[in-house]
Amino acid sequence: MATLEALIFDVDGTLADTEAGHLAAFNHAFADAGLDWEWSTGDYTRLLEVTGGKERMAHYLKAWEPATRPPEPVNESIAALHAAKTRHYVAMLEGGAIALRPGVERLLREAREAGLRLAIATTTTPANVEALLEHTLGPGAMDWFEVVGAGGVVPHKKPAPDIYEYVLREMGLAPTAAIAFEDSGPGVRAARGAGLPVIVTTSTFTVDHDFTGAALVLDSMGEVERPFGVLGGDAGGHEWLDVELVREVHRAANFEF
Ligand code: XBP
Ligand code: MG
Repeated sequence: MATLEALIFDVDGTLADTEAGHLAAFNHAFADAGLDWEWSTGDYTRLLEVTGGKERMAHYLKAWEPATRPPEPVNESIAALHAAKTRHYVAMLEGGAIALRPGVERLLREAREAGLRLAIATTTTPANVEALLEHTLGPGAMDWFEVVGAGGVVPHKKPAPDIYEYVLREMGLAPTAAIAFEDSGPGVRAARGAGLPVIVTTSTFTVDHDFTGAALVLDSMGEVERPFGVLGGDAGGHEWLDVELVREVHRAANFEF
């Protein structure tokens, strides 16, 4: 029977409900550049089917705004737009605009006390991860995570399994020794593609995604005073996600393998 050694967390939508912040940052960058692009919440919900901010803008240009051509070569202008968007987003995080979701800090602290190893596997830009963790968990919070797999460190972003495979490789772990925490369909597919069991906590923009393959689907990690809602799978009578429930899900998932 495989022993659980590591918890691997997605960032956007899982650690914090960040996508409304990303959306505002994209629209700020478009306005700064004098572009008349304004993504609505509905637009962004559809555009989130493409992971990665640069890839999302390239898709938008090609599929939604084929008539618009930024002045310089497309890739340079997308890179410049994305750098501006990241500046806006990081400034939001530094201003404390985005908090961790319910139960996240509690589970992270419990896992550390239980001697479990922590890692991150995200599509977002590394600077965004550091700003979120340092301004929610405090200075040095990046050190809680043995590996931070983020953004372009791998050639293919989620739903490709690359980022989870990278994190497992860097940690020297087999997929049976870890479990992933995600909020989106592409994220579940990426983790399952790497052979990891997945616990989903749905978030604002992904609640209608297809979570096929997830071991457990919750509406949040829950807190003692704020029990989670179970949307799929068996939470074994638990009312919040703690290390004991994570171990139970990991055991059940490995038993099926
Ligand atoms: C979600 C994403 C990211 C963010 C925007 O990442 O797909 O692209 O939407 O961040 P996660 P960038 O894997 O954490 O859910 O603009 O930096 O890509
Ligand atoms: Mg996510």
